Amino acid sequence: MLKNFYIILMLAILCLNSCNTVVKSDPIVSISNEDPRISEKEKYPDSVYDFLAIPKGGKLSAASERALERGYAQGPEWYGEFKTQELKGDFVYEEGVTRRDPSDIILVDSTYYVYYSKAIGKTYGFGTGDPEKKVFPWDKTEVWYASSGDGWTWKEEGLAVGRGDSGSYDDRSVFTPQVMKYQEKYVLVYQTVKAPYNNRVKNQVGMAISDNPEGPFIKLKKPILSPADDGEWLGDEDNRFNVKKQGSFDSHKVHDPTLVYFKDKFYLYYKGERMGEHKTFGGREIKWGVAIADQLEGPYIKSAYNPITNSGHELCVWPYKGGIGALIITDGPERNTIQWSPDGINFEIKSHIKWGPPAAGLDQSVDNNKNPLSVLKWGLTHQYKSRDWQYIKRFDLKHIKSD
Ligand code: AAL
Repeated sequence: MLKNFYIILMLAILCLNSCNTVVKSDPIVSISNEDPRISEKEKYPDSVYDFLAIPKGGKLSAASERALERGYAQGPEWYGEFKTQELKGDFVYEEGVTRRDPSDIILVDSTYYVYYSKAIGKTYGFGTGDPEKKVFPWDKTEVWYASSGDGWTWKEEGLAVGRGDSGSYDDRSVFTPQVMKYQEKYVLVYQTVKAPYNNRVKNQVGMAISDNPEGPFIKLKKPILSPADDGEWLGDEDNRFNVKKQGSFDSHKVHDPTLVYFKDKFYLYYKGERMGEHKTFGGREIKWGVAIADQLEGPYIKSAYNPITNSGHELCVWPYKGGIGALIITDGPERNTIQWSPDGINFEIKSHIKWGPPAAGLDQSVDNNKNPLSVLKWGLTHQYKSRDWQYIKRFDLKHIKSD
């Protein structure tokens, strides 16, 4: 008797389970024959469908659905195409010398100034057995500066920030500067590396301040930014991909520091590199962060919202209409886009461009609130002649206006 009861109970449970399975796994059949994507048509105004040439009331392909959802119904106000050109004077290509990573350009009494990384000598890479040999083109660099009256012919003026004494945090390389004029001060922020320069070395960010664009620049005693300390290397081999734990997006390197005075605070934007970096469907795993300070000299506190981009390479940001514009190039799924954020943190894509100049330095004297791209009209970039030698070129932007 009891046995029969159990058999009936088991059959009832099985039946209930299978009935549930049918309902769960086949919802479309049980609702209607219509493609559920058609319901998207009610969500947007007619003008959006017209702009995107998507017939209203028709079926939506996945691509059309994305165009609607992601707001592709936008004009070309943020779209432009870049070209690069050779410069004159001391920025003509010179074999044996690397000049790269130009800062923004500042205009002081009708003279333009730019700061950049400069190094002499070939790059040998890692593993030569000689710790004195240059491992990267930006190894053993210092920050130099040049001036120009017209933005085309440049005169190299000399050293702005040199390497520190042996044993200091910046004794190996001082590079990739950015400049900000704040009140009557000229502020440089830049990357620093302490010797020995190996694959696992963690760089930092330094700051130096002057009353004059030509210096002397006085360094702060301590770096203002360091990588996150939450990853863990695996083993002792000098290999940056071997990790027990990856850590934060900036657990290995903090690069390309760029300082912007924004909403009464100092926003220090930077590019992060991660310990044990992976390749993703967008290429290299590179993202930007921001650290914010109340005082120029810090402390700079990393935003809780970091990382604030999911793509990009060298920093390129500018104030625009009460927010911050950004040129995102080279790495990640959103590379080759121009983005804008109302609060300096939450960026949205404003345009997809064909290509953007690497390490772009912008003319800070341009009235950048005229139109979204006025500040990108011209600037400086760098070009690889070879792995050993890079030099500084000019870029210009052709703004493609709507008819
Ligand atoms: C650049 C920048 C940083 C890196 C190196 C020099 O493109 O991202 O500056 O350290 O390459």
